[in-house]
Amino acid sequence: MIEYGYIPDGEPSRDGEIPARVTAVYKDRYEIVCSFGTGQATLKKSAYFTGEEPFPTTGDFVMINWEADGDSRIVRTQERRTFFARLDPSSSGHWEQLVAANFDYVFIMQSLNHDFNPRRLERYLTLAWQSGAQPVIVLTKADLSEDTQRLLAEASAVALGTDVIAVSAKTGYGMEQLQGYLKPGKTIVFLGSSGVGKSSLVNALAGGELMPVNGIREEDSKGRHTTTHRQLLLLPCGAMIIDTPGMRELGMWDVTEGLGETFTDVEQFFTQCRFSDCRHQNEPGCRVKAALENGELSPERWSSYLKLKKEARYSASRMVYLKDQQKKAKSRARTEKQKRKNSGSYR
Ligand SMILES: Nc1nc2c(ncn2[C@@H]2O[C@H](COP(=O)(O)OP(=O)(O)OP(=O)(O)O)[C@@H](O)[C@H]2O)c(=O)[nH]1
Ligand SMILES: [Mg+2]
Repeated sequence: MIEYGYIPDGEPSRDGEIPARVTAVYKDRYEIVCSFGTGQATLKKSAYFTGEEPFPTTGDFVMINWEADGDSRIVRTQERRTFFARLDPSSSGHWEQLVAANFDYVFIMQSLNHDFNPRRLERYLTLAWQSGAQPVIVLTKADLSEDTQRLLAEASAVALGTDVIAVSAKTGYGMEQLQGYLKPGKTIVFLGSSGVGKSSLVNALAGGELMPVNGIREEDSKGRHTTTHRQLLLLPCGAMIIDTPGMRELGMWDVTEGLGETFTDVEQFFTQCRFSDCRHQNEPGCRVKAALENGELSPERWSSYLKLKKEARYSASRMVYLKDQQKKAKSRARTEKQKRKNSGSYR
């Protein structure tokens, strides 16, 4: 398990429970790897369907009861070091969707030929910083672009403090710049729109076809949503990658810290306004207004910040409500469990 980046979380484990890592999530089945090898697992109902344990996602470390000849049973989700969450589009924006957990780096991928979009980069960066891991911007398909240097500069301008790397999975261009991240025991999650070449990069790094790849649509250069589930893979070099399906929407979810990290250049002005409660609208002595006028801050960057901030505020209020509901469910589950124990019907 050490090979898979496992660090015990210090919680006592019961007899027969061993650690495992979730490598893929299917409807109600989990693909896992543990010291006995790989296998399938299902959840222990009394732990998960009572709201007591958070549902596992790809990359999670879990405790299991191993079954060599059938489904193992997942009994507990270990505390996450990092996780990437977005608003779940299938829930009409009411719930959090956990995309992946326990990774060290987030590769935010856009292709240099069609997909490049600095505003979308800011959105990804905000969620990536919030995850607790380190974001890296990877611009793909350098072999198809004649504008690589200009786009690298444009990406760097919105990605302060983040490495921006251009690569080509086809020609191998720039791939050596990824070596610093591909260390044994480290996990990298690949995020980006469909068709930008996430799976192609996995295969290029693995030196073989681990993930299926598909051509993009000729009419509009959109990807075909080839990857349909999130998959954790161990590369020959010892690093792990979580390949993900291209995401159509990336709704903000609890990003207060992520916004601050992504927009340090914007937020630095706030402390310099004449009034500490300046709303940066029309107040006298507003440093943001001055920065917009003298060109220190671009209007696009400012409006992008305001837009994400507004979305974040909405999700934050949803989240407070949902966390409260979850806490209540958890405490109800505990009381029920105690009651069953006392009445002797608990197994
Ligand atoms: N020319 C060129 N084509 C590439 C490169 N990387 C990927 N492609 C092509 O881009 C298309 C999409 O690649 P995928 O790897 O399937 O993209 P993906 O990001 O995994 O897409 P989803 O799984 O749908 O999210 C394929 O036709 C690849 O051959 C590259 O570096 N250069
Ligand atoms: Mg793919």
